[in-house]
Amino acid sequence: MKEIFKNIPVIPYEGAQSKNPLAFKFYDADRIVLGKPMKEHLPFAMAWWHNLCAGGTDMFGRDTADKSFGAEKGTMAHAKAKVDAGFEFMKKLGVKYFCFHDVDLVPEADDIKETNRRLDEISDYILEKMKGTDIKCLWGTANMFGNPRFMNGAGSSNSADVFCFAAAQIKKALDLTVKLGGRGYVFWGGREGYETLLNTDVKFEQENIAKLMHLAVEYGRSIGFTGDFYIEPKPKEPMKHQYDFDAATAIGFLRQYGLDKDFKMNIEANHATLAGHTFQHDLRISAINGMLGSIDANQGDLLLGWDTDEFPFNVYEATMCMYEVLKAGGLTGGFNFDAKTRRPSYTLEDMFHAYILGMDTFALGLLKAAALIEDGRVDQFVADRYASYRTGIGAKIRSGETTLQELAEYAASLGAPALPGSGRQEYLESVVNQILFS
Ligand code: XUL
Ligand code: CO
Repeated sequence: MKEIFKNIPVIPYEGAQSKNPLAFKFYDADRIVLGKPMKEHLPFAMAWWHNLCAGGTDMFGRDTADKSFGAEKGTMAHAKAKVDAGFEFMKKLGVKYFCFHDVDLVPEADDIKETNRRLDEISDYILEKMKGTDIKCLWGTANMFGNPRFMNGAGSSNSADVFCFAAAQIKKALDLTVKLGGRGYVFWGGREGYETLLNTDVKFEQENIAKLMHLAVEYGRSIGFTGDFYIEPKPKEPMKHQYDFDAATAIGFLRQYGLDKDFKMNIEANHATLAGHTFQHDLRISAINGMLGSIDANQGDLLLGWDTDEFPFNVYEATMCMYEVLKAGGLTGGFNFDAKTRRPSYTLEDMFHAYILGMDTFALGLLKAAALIEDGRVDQFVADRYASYRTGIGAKIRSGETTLQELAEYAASLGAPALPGSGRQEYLESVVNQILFS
């Protein structure tokens, strides 16, 4: 097999003092953290679309990066060259999972029957490549937003024919996910949303999205898919109003339509911040509802305000993310780098720098989150902050053994209300800094 990433070795771990750009400084796969090797805490995944397909095109200019990998674009030879490149890339970095949309894998034909034939061919090729490696699929999905037919969404489309095309793509993407041993299947809303209520029946559209998800679950289970389905919330872009605004909205939707047993959240950092939340907030909301499934590991740019899909370098954010993940007992999914190199970082080598950055950032986040938990001051503070509910009237509130009447009488007996105790935010922030930088 021809080497595609020439001059790039298998990326070693060299430690924090290393100045070798093609080495990990913090990601030490076998290092034990809280009783488990780093690689098990951090099942990293390569996003097929950004890494192997996207060339840096934006609305002002064409590709800067050449992702032809020596083949003619738009051909099956190119689809196979991407598989070759992807597997060489993952092996060199020690990345064990990949995520894909159907149309990332092959060029889409006009007729869906031909697209599906191409998908069969490429998935056979991927299966061959997987043999003898421990690389697996993390999750699959169907791209139901790129083709013009999905201009009004997929499940939410006003057209029943478009709904059927969405169903056909989901069916095939589920077949592929099962064939490639995927742990999960993702629904990112894509264009499931609306621009104006002047032409939109929101209730009707939401019912239809739920119907499509139920049909997907029914079919997935019938072909032996035992993994989780995920909703990946996002508040806007491409639609003005996206139905899966954030974790709380998506969880409410799943409960309303009886989908909560089969679905969890795939939380993307950049989507959470677009919703006006921190990444940590949406992780916490998912976790407390038992629905923290998987993570799209990237970061946005608060100065820009759109989905910039940057490789994560913010160690504070990664630490808070890993703090949530550790406290939730880990993920059933993994950490998918839904991220792209910046347009001027157009060389093949930059793809490696990007993954080294992302993997090192999350390794650091893991180490610092473990230290935060072992230190215990933050957790202890939070526990103590609610101490008034452990005994007396507080304990009665928690156990439901009181009435509004009794609480009113109790309050009257207190006279002037007491202050609730300092939140000590600045002290706690300095504890975090101490752990981050010592
Ligand atoms: C879009 C996005 C998608 C999903 C998969 O913002 O994040 O790439 O992760 O469809
Ligand atoms: Co994503």
